[in-house]
Amino acid sequence: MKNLDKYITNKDDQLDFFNKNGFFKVKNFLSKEKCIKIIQKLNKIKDKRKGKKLFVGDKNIEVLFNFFHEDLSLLKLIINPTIDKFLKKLFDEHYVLQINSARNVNFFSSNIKKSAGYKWHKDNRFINKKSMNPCVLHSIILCLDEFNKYNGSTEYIPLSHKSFSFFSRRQNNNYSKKILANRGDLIFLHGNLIHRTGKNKLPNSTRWSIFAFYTPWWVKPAINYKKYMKRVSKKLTDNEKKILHFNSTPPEKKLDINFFDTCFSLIIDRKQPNNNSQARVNGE
Ligand SMILES: O=C(O)CCC(=O)C(=O)O
Repeated sequence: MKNLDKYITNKDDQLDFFNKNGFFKVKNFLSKEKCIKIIQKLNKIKDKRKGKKLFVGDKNIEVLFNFFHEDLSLLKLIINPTIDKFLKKLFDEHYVLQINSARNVNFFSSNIKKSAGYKWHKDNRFINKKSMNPCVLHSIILCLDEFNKYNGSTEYIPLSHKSFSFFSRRQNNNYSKKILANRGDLIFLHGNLIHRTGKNKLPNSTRWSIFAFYTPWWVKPAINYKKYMKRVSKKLTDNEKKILHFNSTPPEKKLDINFFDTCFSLIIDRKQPNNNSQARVNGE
């Protein structure tokens, strides 16, 4: 992938800010017009999925997992040079996509909450209730609507990403803050930060956003992207394939010793994964 990013510096200042505060904001990543067009596309995808009785979240929080399935151009929202450059700093070049969704928080007067994300949580992974250190998951939020004080912007507990011990689902709301951002801002969120979806108290408003989670290549993804994207695999770039696990999916049928060779290469960084190594992974 050509390095077309103009937002991430070659210095460590942005990374230091991220590690200190638990998030880092890239301002004006998308234009307002582009955000509006994307929201229109997402609404169409939502209606299509509703029509087919597929999962679209609930009335409070609308959730479209893998929203790019109907429109491949939307994949660029979560796989692009800016995100790539920052994630390579956080992990290494072998990072992959874990799960993703477009999320809208609607104004809704009842307190019924069902969709994932409304309870205090960390996105990091856990062993025996302790979060993994170093953190093995970081995310991005692409704000397609403004995130303001009233429309359900993401809430967080400041500096909670510094602790890796057991954390409670019940947090003192007096200590919480809101992530405020303009329409079009891109936020890198530390996976160990305690956060949750806010409540939208603004009638007739929405809070559309894109969330995507990334991990090292050896963390199991939420779905088998290689199978899921088979239909369009010829249209994907090598980098998109790498991020969608094409180079690191375990073999399905036979035990191929080359798979372990490939994995080992990634661990000790002897060579880059490529399509040939995937062929060996699959025993082809
Ligand atoms: O919608 C939000 O503000 C938070 C979403 C979230 O925390 C998640 O998807 O894990």
